[in-house]
Amino acid sequence: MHRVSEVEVQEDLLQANRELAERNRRLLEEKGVVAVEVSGAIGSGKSTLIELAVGELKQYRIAAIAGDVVASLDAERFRRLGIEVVPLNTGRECHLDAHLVGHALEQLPLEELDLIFVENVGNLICPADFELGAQVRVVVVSVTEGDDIVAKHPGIFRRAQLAVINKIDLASFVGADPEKMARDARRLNPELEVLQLSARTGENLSSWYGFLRRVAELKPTSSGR
Ligand SMILES: Nc1nc2c(ncn2[C@@H]2O[C@H](COP(=O)(O)OP(=O)(O)OP(=O)(O)O)[C@@H](O)[C@H]2O)c(=O)[nH]1
Ligand SMILES: [Mg+2]
Repeated sequence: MHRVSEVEVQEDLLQANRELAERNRRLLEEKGVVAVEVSGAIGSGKSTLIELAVGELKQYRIAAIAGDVVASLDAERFRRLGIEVVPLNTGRECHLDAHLVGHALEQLPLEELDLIFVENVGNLICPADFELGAQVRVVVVSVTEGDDIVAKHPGIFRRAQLAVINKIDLASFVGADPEKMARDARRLNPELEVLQLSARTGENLSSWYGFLRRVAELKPTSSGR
């Protein structure tokens, strides 16, 4: 009996989150902004990939929402790039949720933006269930987590549009096979785009920028801006 009610509470929570996520998505569409949620393993390179993208995609007006359990180290990294940043602390929670992101969106000048990066808390489990309302979901893992990391976390790959397998420069040192990781990701989600790259050496980074340019062009009201 006790277990059943816990499940029900969890379902209510997820349903409430889905409704708020839908509200965030509608707001973004109305304002003509594309939000890119970047989730993934702790330390896999999420912030680095966002920093590089901000440096590369100068033609777009970019802001960031930076989720961290405590402190605002990632937010400070993004702020140093001269973009508008909203830090979000989740406290004991291992993921952002649509309610928090909704408040962050209120603090951004949406009409003046093209792209918003939303860096989720480093984790491959919790963010899978909590939609934020971002139109694009990216999941980042790196070879240093071991090449079975993708197969072990199917949920988050099933709900993403892009998987980045980062740190391929380290693959031979840690004995990981990035091809296997890419195969696992494609098996879990045949629609998924999968990139193998190194944010450190720059190998194949152009494909990351290419993906972002394509999604930025999907802006709902891009004409006349
Ligand atoms: N060798 C190597 N190191 C990388 C690469 N990409 C990122 N790093 C390093 O990995 C570390 C973690 O990078 P971050 O970008 O902070 O990772 P993150 O996913 O944002 O980390 P959290 O937000 O703490 O979960 C840093 O020291 C980066 O310089 C890569 O392609 N190769
Ligand atoms: Mg980070």
